[in-house]
Amino acid sequence: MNNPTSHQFVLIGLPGAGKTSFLAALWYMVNQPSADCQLELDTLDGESKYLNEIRDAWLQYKPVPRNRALSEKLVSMLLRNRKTKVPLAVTIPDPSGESFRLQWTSRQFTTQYDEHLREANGGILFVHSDNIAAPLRIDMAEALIESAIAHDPSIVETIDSDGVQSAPKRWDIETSPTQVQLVELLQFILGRDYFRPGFRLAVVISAWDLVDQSVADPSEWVAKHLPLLGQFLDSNTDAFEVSLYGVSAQGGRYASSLFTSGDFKDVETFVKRLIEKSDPLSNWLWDQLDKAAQATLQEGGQSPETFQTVLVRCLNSVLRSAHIFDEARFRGVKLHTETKEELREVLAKKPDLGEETLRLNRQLLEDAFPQNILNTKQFAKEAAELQSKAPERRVLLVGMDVKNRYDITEPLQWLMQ
Ligand SMILES: Nc1nc2c(ncn2[C@@H]2O[C@H](COP(=O)(O)OP(=O)(O)O)[C@@H](O)[C@H]2O)c(=O)[nH]1
Ligand SMILES: [Mg+2]
Repeated sequence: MNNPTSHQFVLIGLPGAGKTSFLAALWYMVNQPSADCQLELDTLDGESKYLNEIRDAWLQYKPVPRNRALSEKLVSMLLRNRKTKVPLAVTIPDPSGESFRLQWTSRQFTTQYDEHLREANGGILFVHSDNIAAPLRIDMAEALIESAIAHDPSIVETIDSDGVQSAPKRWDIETSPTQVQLVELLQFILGRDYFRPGFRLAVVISAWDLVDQSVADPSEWVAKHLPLLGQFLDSNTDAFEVSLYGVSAQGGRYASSLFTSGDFKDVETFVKRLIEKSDPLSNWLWDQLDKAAQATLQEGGQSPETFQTVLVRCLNSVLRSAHIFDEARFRGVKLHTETKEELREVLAKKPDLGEETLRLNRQLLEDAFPQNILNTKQFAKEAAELQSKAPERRVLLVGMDVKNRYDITEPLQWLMQ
């Protein structure tokens, strides 16, 4: 066998940018003899437990696990060109988005990332099409400017979702516009003493399936949503050689586990159960509600719509921020086989709070309150459509350099040119 040419790439992107989903779909495709992609697995090389785990989640239409620790998962694949059979060793560490967040918020750079960057032949920068913090335009900020001039913060009062007036929020570095943070991540790279101009950078706009159909290509999307990033790349063409991709790696939206108002039935009885703390779980749930919500639910004469609004807000917060399962709390609750399986998996993995725990939490509540919580899910129709597709046809790519829109390895091929 020829010695494979080695390629090392860095994945760059804030938390939730679509990095792990991309790797999951990539691992599926290169392992699939019938997949329409130019690179395939040559031989299994070393540790593939993590890759198999994220691929299985992808195949089962479950969110891929979140990596919140600062360390990255090392991903290495021995691939080869399907036609020429020329082998390639590809290393793409899956970093925790957290480490990129810290680069911006506290100007920390992990040594591990620095080492990978030093060795890298290129990088893939990820941006989630539907998860960006937009900048506030100056003409939209008139009230803020007035308040700054007047030195009177009370001028800008905000109204929160419950209609309560509150003091203006202090500026928080974490809420800075996505494009500002991304440009900073690239400037970090640019500033390293080992940086070599002409660094190849594939920019992936992930979840392309969520992009408005009228947007023709990723460069138009960047110009519209991340103009600062677009201008930065345009004016640093010596430093970064760029190719833009719109990628749908997941293939579409999964059904959402978050509550919407239509997910409750017989809402008055449900609220009564919570107020009366009629079982250990209701008791615990009641204690998770904030004071304002408890007061609204206890007040007489409220409409079912008001109950629904409060429940959606509070229970979604519980779904996101707690491990609902507890032996004592669920004694007496009959769990469905599927929930039990999911629970076993989650307990074994002990994941951080995230999409996986949120999904399980919702299933647990559905099983505990079958009379009051429906198993209807937002985006269920889209999810069903996605599930009816052959997995080989789930991935879609667009972009100037894309030759085969089903081939998720296109950005890698371009980086290797
Ligand atoms: N609709 C859609 N959602 C996606 C796609 N890729 C990722 N997502 C969602 O985007 C979120 C973040 O993805 P993830 O791969 O975990 O991002 P990471 O934090 O950068 O590794 C998850 O909720 C995914 O389900 C896609 O192609 N389409
Ligand atoms: Mg990830």
